[in-house]
Amino acid sequence: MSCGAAWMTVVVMWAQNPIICDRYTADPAPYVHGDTLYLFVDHDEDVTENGYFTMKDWLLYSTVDMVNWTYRGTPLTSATFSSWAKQDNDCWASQCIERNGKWYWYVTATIKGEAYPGIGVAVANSPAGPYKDPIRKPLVKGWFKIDPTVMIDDDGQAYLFYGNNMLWYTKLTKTMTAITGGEKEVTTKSESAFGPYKGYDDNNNPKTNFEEASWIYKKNGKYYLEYAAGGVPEHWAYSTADNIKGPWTYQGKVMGEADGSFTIHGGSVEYKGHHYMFYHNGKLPGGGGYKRSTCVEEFTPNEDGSIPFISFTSEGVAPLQTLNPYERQEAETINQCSGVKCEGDYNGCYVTNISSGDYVKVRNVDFGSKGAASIKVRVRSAGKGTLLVRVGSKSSAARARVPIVATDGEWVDVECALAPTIKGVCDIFFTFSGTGQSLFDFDSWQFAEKVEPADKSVSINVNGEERSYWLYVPQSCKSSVPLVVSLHGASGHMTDKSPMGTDIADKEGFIVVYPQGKEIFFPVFGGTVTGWDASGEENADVDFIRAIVEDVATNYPIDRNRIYCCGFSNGGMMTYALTNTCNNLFASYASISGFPLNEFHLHHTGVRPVPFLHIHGKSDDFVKYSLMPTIVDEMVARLGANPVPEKTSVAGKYDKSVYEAGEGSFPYIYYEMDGMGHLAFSANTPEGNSSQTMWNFFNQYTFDAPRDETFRWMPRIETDGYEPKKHGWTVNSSTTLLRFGGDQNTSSNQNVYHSLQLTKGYYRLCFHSEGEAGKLMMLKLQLVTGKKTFLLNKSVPVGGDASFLFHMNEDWGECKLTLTRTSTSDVINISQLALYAVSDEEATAIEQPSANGSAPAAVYSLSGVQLPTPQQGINIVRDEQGAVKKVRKKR
Ligand code: FUB
Repeated sequence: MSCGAAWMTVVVMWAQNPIICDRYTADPAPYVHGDTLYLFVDHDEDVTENGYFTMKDWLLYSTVDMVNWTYRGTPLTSATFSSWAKQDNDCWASQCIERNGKWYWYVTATIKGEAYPGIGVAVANSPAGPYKDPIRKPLVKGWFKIDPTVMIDDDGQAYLFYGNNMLWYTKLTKTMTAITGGEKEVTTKSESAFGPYKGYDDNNNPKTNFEEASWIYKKNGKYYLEYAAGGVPEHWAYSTADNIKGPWTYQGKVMGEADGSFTIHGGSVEYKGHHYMFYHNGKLPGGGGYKRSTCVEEFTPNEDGSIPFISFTSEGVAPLQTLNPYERQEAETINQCSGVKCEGDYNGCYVTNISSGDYVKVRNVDFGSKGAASIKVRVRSAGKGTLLVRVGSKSSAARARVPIVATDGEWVDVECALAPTIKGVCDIFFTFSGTGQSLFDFDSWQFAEKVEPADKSVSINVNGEERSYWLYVPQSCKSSVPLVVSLHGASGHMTDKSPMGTDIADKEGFIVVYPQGKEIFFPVFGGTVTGWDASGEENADVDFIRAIVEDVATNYPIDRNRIYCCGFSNGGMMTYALTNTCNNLFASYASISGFPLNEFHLHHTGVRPVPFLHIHGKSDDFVKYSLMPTIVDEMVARLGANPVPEKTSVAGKYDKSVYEAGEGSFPYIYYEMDGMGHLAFSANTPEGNSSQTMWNFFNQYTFDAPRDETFRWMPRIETDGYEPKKHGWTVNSSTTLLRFGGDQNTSSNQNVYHSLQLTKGYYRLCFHSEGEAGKLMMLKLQLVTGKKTFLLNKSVPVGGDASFLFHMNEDWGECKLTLTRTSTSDVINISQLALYAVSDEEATAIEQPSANGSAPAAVYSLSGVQLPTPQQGINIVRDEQGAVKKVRKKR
C-alpha cells in the first residue's frame, strides 16, 4: 500500500539495531508474557565514571511488534536494595520472571562495604512495578556471584543460575524469595561441558571457556544454557543438558564478538512463533564497552533444536504486526529516535528533553484505506514549539504542524488537521522545532480517521431476512466515534429520525442509526403496525439491533465503549427490554414515553446494572403516566438505588428525580414533564431539547465503567423518607409484617404491577429484624406463577441478621414475599432487606469453617437459625464480606 501521496514511494532501508536509542541499555533479559515481550535491561550511564561500568538503575521496555519499543520506566535502582547493596552504582545484570501474578526481578549488586557482589530479588504486582525488596538481604553473595538467570521447571521447581568463570545454581522456594537446598557448583573447567579452554594461567591451570551472563531455559524436555564465552572480548555460546543438574554438553558458538563492546550479554526467546536472540553492542553513537546498547536478531532453530550461528545485522528484525494510529499510542513507543529521552514510571511515561532537530520514528503504522484526517497530541510545555508529523523520512514534507504553547505544566491535548491525509502502512516521524532546550514534553498521540458523512437508508440481511435502518453520520464525527441506536414508536418509521435528533448528533459528533421496525401485532391497536418485539427475550429484533451495530462498526471507527440506546413509546419499551437482552452492548439507555407494559412487562431488566434515563409526559394517558411509579420502583430496586429521590422541579416544565446509584450500580433518572402527552420530544427539559438531555446523560457513561454484575433486588424498605405502603408493600396489617408481589395483570394496570421476578439459580435473601427476643416470624417466598411452589417457608427467630439460601428451579417466575408475626401486637422492625444471586460454586461449596482461623461473621443452621458457633455437620456461614457458603464442621 502506498503512504498517501503517490510521489512518496522511495524505499529506505533503516538500521534497526540497536533497538533502544534514547539511552544506553546493556545485558538484555527478554520475557514473554501474554501478547507482550518485556525487555528488562541494565543501564549504562551517559557519563562513564572512573573508566569502568557506571550503572545506577535497571530499566523496562516492552513491545508487541518487535520494532516499536515502549519505555515502561526505571522500576529499580540501587536504592530499591538500600538495606544491603552499595548505592548509586554496580546495578549489573538481571532477569525478571512472573509467577502467579507476581513479578520477581533478580539483580546483581555489590554488597555494601564489601568489594564482592550478591544477588537480590525485588517483587511487584506488575512488570513495571512498583517493586520492593521483601527480604532486605541478598539471596546469595560472594566473589563471582553475578548475572542471575532464572527458570521454573515443568514440576514447578524454580532454579537460579549465576556466576562469572565459576557457575552455581540453587533451587528457589515457591515464594521465589529464598533459596532452598543450598548452592551447587557446576564445574566449568570441562571442555566437553563448556567448550575449549581459553588458555592456561601462570600455574598451568586451564582457563574455562565459560565467562558469564548465563541464560537458562528448557525446550522440548532439554535444558539450554546460553552464556558469554571465550574471555574478553566475549562471544556467545551454549551448552545443553538432559538434567538441570547436568552434565552439560558444549554445543558451540552462537554469535561472534559484539561490535564495539568487549561483553555481549544476551539471551534468546520465542515470541509469537518467532525466535529472537538479544545481545548488546557498542554501536549507538558515542557508545562503547561501557556504553552498550541492546540489539536483536531473528533466527530459525535447526530441526534437532540446535541453535544456528547468528550473524549481526544493522537491519534487525521485521515487524510482527502493524500499529494502529487510531488508538491512543504512547509517545515513548519508539522505533528510532535522536536527542530525546524517555522518563516516568509505572504511573505513566513520556518523551522529554526535546530540542529542535530531534526526532522520534514509529514504524509500520497502518492508516488504512480511508486515511487520517487529523492528529491529537498530548503535551505539556513551559514555552513554545512545533511538533511536525512526517511520513517515510524525517525530512519529508510535513503533513501537520502542531503548534505547542505554554501549558503551565499541565498536560493538554492539541489537535491539528493533516494535509494531505496519510493512508496505508507507513513509518511516521515526529520532528520538533523551536528555540532553546526542552521545548516540551510529549505524552501520547492519536490520529483521527477520515469519517465520510452519511444520511441514507442501509439494507442488511439478518438471519436471511432483509431489514433496513437509516444511517446518519454527521460531518463533525472524528475517530472513536460514539453510536446511538434510536428506536421509533409503534407505527413509526426510520425516516422519522426520532427520538434522538440529528441536530444533536451534528453538534456532539456522534453517529445515530434509526432501525426500521417490522409489522407486528399489537393488542393495544388490535392489529399490525411497525414496531418492536419488546418481550425482553431473544428475538429477531434483538438480532437486528446487534447486526446494525456490527454493520456500522465495519464501516466506521466507532467507540465500542460508547454505544447507547434510546427509544420512543414502543421503542422505549424495546429500550427497557434491551437492558436485558443486549446488556453486553449498550453503555446506557434512555426512554421517552415508553415503559414495559402488557406482554412486554416481563424480563425487563438484566443482571447487569445499567444507567437509565426516563422522560414521561404527565398527560400521557396512552402509555399511562399513572403507572410510572411502579416502573420506577422496579428499576430502583433492581439497581439497588436510593429509593428516596433527589428532586428538582421547574414549574410548568418538569419534575426531575434522581435515584442515586447503589454500590457498584448506576442511577435511574426520571423526568415527569408538565403538560406533555404521548410525545417523542420535549423542549421543556433543562437543556431545552430532550435529545440533548438524553445525550448529556449517555455521555457520562462508558461500557467499561466498573460495576457489580450480581443480580440484586434491594427495596430498602426502611430508608428515611420512603413509604413502603406507597410502593406496593403491605406493612403491619393484621399478622402480616411485610408483603410484596403477587399482584395480577388487569385491564387497568396494563400488566404493570409490582412483581418480584427471578430466573433459575441460587439466591440469598437477607434482612435484619429487631423486636422482642424469643418471638418467631414466618418467612415465605412463594412462586405465584408455574407450580406456585415455596422457595422459602421458614420460622425465623426475631432479632439480628437472617440470611437464607434458596434455589429457584424454574426458568422464570414471579414471586410473593411475606413475613408474618405470631400476634398482631408484636412490634418487629425489618431492615436491610435484600435478595442477591449466588453463584452455584459459592452456594454449594463445602469446606471447613474459618479455615483461615478467623471467625465467620455469622453462622446459621441449614434451616436458617442463627448459631453462636459452627455446629458439627453442615452450617451456613456468612463471612465479613457478606459472602455465603455451606461449610461442614467435622467432629
Ligand atoms: O553489565 C555489567 C556486566 O557486564 C554484566 O553483569 C556482565 O554480564 C557483563 O555484560
